[in-house]
Amino acid sequence: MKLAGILFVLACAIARAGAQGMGHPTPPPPPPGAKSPKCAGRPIPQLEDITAKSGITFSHASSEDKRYIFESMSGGVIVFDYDRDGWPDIYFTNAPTIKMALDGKTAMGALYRNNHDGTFTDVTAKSGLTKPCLAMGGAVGDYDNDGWPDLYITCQGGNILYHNNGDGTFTDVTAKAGVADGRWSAGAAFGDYDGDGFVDLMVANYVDFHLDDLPAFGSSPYCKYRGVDVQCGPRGLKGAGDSLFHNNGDGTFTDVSKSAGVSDPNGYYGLSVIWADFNNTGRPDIFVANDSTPKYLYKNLGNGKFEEIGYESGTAFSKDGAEQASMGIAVGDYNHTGRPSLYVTNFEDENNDLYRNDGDWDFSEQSYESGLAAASLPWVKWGTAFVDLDNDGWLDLITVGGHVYPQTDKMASSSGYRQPKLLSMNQGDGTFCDASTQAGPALMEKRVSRGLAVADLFNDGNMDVVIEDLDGSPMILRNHGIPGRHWVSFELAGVKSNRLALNARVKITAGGVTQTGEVHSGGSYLSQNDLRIHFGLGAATKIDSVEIRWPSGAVDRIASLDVDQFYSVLEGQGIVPAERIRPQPPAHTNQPPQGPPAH
Ligand SMILES: [Ca+2]
Ligand SMILES: [Ca+2]
Ligand SMILES: [Ca+2]
Repeated sequence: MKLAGILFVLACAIARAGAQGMGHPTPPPPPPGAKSPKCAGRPIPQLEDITAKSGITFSHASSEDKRYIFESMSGGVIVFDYDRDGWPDIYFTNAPTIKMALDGKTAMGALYRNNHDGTFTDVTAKSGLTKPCLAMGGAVGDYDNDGWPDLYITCQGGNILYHNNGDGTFTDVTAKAGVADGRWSAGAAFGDYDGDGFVDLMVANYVDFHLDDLPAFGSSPYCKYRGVDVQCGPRGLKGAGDSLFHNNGDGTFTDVSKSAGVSDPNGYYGLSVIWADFNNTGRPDIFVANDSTPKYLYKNLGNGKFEEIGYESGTAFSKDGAEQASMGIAVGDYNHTGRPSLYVTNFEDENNDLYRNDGDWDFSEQSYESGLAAASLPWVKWGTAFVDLDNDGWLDLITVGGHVYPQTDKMASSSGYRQPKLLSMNQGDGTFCDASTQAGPALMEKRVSRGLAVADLFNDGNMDVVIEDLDGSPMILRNHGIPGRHWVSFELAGVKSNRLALNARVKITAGGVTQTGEVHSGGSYLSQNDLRIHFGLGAATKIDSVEIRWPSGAVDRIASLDVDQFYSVLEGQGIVPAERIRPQPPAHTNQPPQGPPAH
């Protein structure tokens, strides 16, 4: 974006901020005649709600009237193969209501082990993932490179790093690691910004919020929505800065937020964060979705410092200069350019943003041009993912909704508290069609959803969807796929690079089509997708070439692979048997590698 554009955007943002005084910005109107075309003439994959028969009985704690902003924001879901048996497992975060917290009551998250037969078993008690926390979400990374994926949980008032001991148990190592933060943390993501092979940790903090100083319901213009009393915020409340923790390689981290230039001195309301290599240098950059304030794009300068280029890149605002609610993030090469583009979810009457990566740090907002924006306007949108649900080789988009104010059910002008989900199918020409009503009844069931993660839960070649709701039960959507379409999946293991190969990039050519994918920690809304990279291949029956660019800079090239397979790739070795990249469980006589619990 050129200087005149930047000034225009700034002027618009300032004018808009001054023109209203509510907890969320007032969005500009959509362009006249804007539409999201319905999908026609193509099969749509059916997404079946199998939660009732999955054995998952988790339910998120919730208050009826959401008198405090904290009570509207939790509900991240983490999908990761914690026991490394090749089947994705699920962790649901949980947070008590404010009244519960004030009364000293807790709300427990839950870890479910995948039984390989469509069902899951609650293994929370044995796992030790039981430290009380006002949890929001989390991220997965292997901070000690032992091959066992570790879990970071974000909370209000102190985050938790759990070391995976490899025997089904986790140990709270927060105190030794020094990554508690202590503020109200929302999104988190691991990424190795300095290329030393150890993953660092970025944490986005939201509002400066204290249980002993609660903003009173309906008490100011920032605590009204369309004239009705609601919870206060985020506008009108003080924001909180962000944290970057450098991994010292010995189980400890150092807070480098300020020296790296990512501490957010403005105190913008951070929600979600992701590391992605936006300019294909091998060094991961950072994108932070800030609620009701400009979004941050941090370019990794390669010397331990980052340059914030949100305005210049065109990703800070909507095209017409609006600050938006910016809850969830998806990153993907949806248009086969080899460059990762950005999708960001927003509030009621704010369209979701598609920022097309045109290279050289220039992003073009294509929200309306792509056909995505109009269908998203009525809803409050959260978790989202670029995922090829019909295996045609083009990344589709799925997004969940649900309002923050239960009071909207009494407002004629609002879309209501419970909301449906959005499914947008990629048409291969830079545009998407709306299939929300065509994928079975589950997407149209109105819920109050927050987190979303994608994974091939049942190892059948179709990507499934896990959704956590703020009020009540989660939803497991089993994807029945499209018969006859082919696919491939890669699980990567770094040697010189970080062990889970975060930010490794895979380029694949099959049937004359080249696609790229990247391993990502964090993203969506407070959630974590499975780390395996899945590609739909359409009618292609052979893969011509695969190129893997590791964070170390090494490149592995593989020629001619069969389709419809899961492959394990070891840095420098190419395709290897799955056992080669899976760690051995510790002997029972061994102490956990990080020593006894910190508390
Ligand atoms: Ca598993
Ligand atoms: Ca580990
Ligand atoms: Ca597709």
